[in-house]
Amino acid sequence: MNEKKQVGEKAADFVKDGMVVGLGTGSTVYYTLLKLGTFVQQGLSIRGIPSSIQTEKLALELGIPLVSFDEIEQIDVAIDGADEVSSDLNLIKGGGGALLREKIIAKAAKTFIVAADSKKMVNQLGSFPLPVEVLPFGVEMTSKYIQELGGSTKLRQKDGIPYLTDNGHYIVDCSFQDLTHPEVLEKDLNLIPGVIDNGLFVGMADIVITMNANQQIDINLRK
Ligand code: DER
Repeated sequence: MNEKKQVGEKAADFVKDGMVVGLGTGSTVYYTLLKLGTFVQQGLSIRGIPSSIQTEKLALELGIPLVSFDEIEQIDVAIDGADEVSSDLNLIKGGGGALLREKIIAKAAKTFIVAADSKKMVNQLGSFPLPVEVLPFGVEMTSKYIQELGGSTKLRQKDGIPYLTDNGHYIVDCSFQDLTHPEVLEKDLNLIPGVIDNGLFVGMADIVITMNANQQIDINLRK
């Protein structure tokens, strides 16, 4: 069976009546949203905060009520996907271009749950190029400073022009040879003028739901 569907649907089981739910972005959390839509039709009362325009549209289609931050105290649970998950549950995110709002939502959540198929699970982060959200102004200089940190940079394109995030920024995809200290790199990148944020989510995931080698659901808790 489809691993993304299994882990995505399992994540929906962590959502309880009355919760404010951070809604992630991507093809795994797509299944979480479908399940939550069914639960809402069956009477579950939740309020969602979407991490992208794409997720906002899907949630509205599914009848999931949406709120914005000025209407809530905090998020009870946020559910999202990831591009890579390390053995200590650090993440690379941003493959879907939604990392900035995803990180704001994940930070605001009492519990941050990641649903990831087994291919995302790695010993060490870095095979997936690290997405970095940058201001379009001066992107050439910002990229140079990222290169000085050891990353080779590639401006993300869509239909032959630079990809624009929901926030009107660019994404630079960065390949680092050495990502043994993601907690250091996450901070160093964000000190560069022009970097808005990056796809390293260090120490943020509380629970990671994945599939093990026996095709069973694995629930991993951050130590
Ligand atoms: O952009 C992101 O971080 C998304 O969560 C995304 O990369 C997850 O990927 P998926 O489509 O494989 O779930």
